Amino acid sequence: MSTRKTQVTASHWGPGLAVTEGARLVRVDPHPDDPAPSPINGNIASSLNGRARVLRPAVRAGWLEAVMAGRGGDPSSGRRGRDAFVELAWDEMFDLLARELTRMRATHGNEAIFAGTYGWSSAGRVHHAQSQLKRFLNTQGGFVRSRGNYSYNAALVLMPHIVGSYRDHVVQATRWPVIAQHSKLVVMFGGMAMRNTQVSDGGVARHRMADNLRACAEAGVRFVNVSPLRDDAAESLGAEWLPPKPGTDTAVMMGLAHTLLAEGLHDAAFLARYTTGFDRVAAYLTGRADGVVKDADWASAISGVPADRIRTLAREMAAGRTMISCAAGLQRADYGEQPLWMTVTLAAMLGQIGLPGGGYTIGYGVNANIGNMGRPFRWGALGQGENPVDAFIPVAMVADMLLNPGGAYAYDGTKGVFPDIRMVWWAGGNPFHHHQDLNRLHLAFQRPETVIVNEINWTATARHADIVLPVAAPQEREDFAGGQSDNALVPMPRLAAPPGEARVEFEIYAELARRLGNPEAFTKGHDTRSLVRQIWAETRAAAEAWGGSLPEWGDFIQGDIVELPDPAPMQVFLAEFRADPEGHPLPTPSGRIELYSERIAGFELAECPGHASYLPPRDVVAQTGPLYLLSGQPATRLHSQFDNGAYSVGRKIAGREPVLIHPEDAEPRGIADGDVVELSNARGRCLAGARVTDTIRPGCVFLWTGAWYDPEYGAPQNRDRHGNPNVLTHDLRTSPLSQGPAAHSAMVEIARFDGDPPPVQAHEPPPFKPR
Ligand SMILES: Nc1nc2c(c(=O)[nH]1)N[C@H]1C(S)=C(S)[C@@H](COP(=O)(O)OP(=O)(O)OC[C@H]3O[C@@H](n4cnc5c(=O)[nH]c(N)nc54)[C@H](O)[C@@H]3O)O[C@H]1N2
Ligand SMILES: Nc1nc2c(c(=O)[nH]1)N[C@H]1C(S)=C(S)[C@@H](COP(=O)(O)OP(=O)(O)OC[C@H]3O[C@@H](n4cnc5c(=O)[nH]c(N)nc54)[C@H](O)[C@@H]3O)O[C@H]1N2
Ligand SMILES: [Mo]
Repeated sequence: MSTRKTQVTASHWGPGLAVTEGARLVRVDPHPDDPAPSPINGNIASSLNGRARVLRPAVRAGWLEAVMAGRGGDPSSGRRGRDAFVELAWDEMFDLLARELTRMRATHGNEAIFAGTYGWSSAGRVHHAQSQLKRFLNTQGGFVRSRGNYSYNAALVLMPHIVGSYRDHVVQATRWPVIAQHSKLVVMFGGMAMRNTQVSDGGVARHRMADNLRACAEAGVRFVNVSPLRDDAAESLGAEWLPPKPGTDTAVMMGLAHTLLAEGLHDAAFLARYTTGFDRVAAYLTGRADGVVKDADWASAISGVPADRIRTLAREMAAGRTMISCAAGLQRADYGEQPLWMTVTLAAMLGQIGLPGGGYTIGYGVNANIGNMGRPFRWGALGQGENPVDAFIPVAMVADMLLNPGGAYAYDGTKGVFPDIRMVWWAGGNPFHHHQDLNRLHLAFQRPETVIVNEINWTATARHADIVLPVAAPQEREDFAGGQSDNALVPMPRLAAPPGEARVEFEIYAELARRLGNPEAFTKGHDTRSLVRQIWAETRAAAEAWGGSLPEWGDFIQGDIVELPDPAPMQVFLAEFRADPEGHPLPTPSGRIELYSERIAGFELAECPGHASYLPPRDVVAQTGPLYLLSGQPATRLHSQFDNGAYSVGRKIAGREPVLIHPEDAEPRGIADGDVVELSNARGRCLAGARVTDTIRPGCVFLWTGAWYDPEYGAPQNRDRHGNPNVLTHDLRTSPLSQGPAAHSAMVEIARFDGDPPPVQAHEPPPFKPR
């Protein structure tokens, strides 16, 4: 009889108590110290024990044929994504991998290897999939990398020009207890979706957001939710709901700004002392610059928010301490730099930046910790070494890169040229989840000679690979979690044995490095066991340097969460700059907040002029469909991870991802709650399950991201059967300034799907062939 055991474990969505029986994970229960545990834990055991696990090393049949026939991989394949796989023994796989990597380097050089490998991987300081792959490739001559992220790319590039690094914005965000104490009003553009606060990069020991928001409401702070989704504000806030048309927040903020200016409610002294370029903004708002007055009526016509309410709200914002919050998601849209710049501009006009409870934040609600907690010191992490290759691409240009080798592009005032990529290696990310316009990405993925993917499950990305390496999941290896913005370290003991032939990635690279002749460069003499202890020892040393202490590894890994003090519980963003702008200048060219940026104006980009500007979304201009498609983060999982887990599957409709639609849009289309529907536009189409609800603005539909892409090849536009919004989104970027993804700017049509809907196959393994 196997023994039942309970141990602490961790993921990006928080800690849990794992129940195991022998070498098998049974379930993950809530951790008793977590005030708001995430139900996403309910996906782990069912997915890890599910049918979609990658069990053995596998190669794509068409690629194997090409290689056996002596061709260099399988460029211009056409079969990637729909081919059968042949399973191999590890020994043969290592030989094949070593040969292929050696061939690639000899024929095309390391600049032909793309290991941008964007993605969230899993929590755990040691076995972070991207870091492992990069550490390995850095010992093999390097690779082309990617820069930025899908989360807040426009902010990463824009903010340093106008205020300072975006990462500092996040780390130094004003804390919620300060808001409870000082703010009268919080205006939330894009809301503050509680579902998103389940997650924090690297982990979160306690989910504090709900309690902190409740304290604000109890203290009498008023909240306004400017978002197409009513549920983007926690119920406890009793928030007023002002739903705008998507992509029009910049206009709403301009209507507010114009009202402040017209009524003399702006803080001229603040603008003069702390900012540059307000005269240019004023000329734009009043219409002196371009003949268009950006008043509340103008903003109302564009956004659908009543003009009177824009005027009265501006007055309320000026009358007391007001926090302006801009959700990160607003920048994941056409010209996504603009709502960010206009947030800063509006806050500067109110003159409360740097005061407790005033000013602005970009990213409240983007994760569990922003505004709630900070990290006292840097945790130990796996070293990646140095990359001998300099070349990079902006992260969301992956399809462009594969389709246009040698093509030129603009990025942050510079010009780049796409490398000629022959090998793609992905570990810890799912581009067939995260990238836009998946039909185009499918074509782009046919181009390389060889695609390698390390995966836990048979995701669409694994199916698009030539070589698939089965890897151990975080619950199947020893590690520890420490969130990027958390105050706690959480043990991650090995809970279960990896199924089939799945292996810990460090051991895969170590063996491959051995066959390539230089194992020491990668392992530095470590095996997995000693590596984990080494990185824990580095974390302990960092704790001592900071003035604290941590337990020995043996005690820690068998024990519970270790919590450390919050480094800045009453922090106020930009307080030092406000107190002493000369002594603490901002890292911008002027040292001040740049409401007009000479530098950005000098880039001469129509899509991102020298000050915040309203530009209508491209799909709206092109009228590609009657309904706005929003595609935010799912409540029931982290992106696409463990989508075949019980909690995620249990909330699908007829096996498909739910799409929210307002009764006014559903009724004329004959759509009832629970129906299978088809969403479509010129780029693609997918099936989904209708959820008819008045919590969404009429004219908008909302389809969660993360349903595993399930194309039916041969159906119209290779229709996705499961409900992945990225078959509908375009992969044009925000602007040539930041080249960020712009997923939220898509228009679609929706119809009831009559007849027998094709069964969803995404959670099944691909077809296999004997050798
Ligand atoms: N339409 C639309 N698209 C979006 C967004 C949107 O709002 N709308 N949001 C974007 C955003 S903000 C983001 S951050 C991205 C997220 O995109 P991703 O980060 O790519 O999504 P994940 O599903 O987290 O992918 C992680 C993958 O790594 C695998 N994995 C986990 N642990 C390990 C490991 O230890 N080793 C290996 N080899 N693999 C592992 C998981 O199985 C999973 O397939 O999506 C973006 N895409
Ligand atoms: N449960 C869960 N939590 C997560 C994640 C997850 O996958 N699952 N992913 C994490 C990651 S990587 C990230 S980056 C963050 C993302 O966090 P955010 O970027 O804040 O999240 P989104 O869901 O993309 O967008 C937030 C809301 O913005 C609204 N919105 C969209 N377009 C517009 C618009 O034009 N105007 C206005 N006013 N509102 C608009 C939508 O209604 C949406 O609900 O979430 C993190 N948290
Ligand atoms: Mo993200």
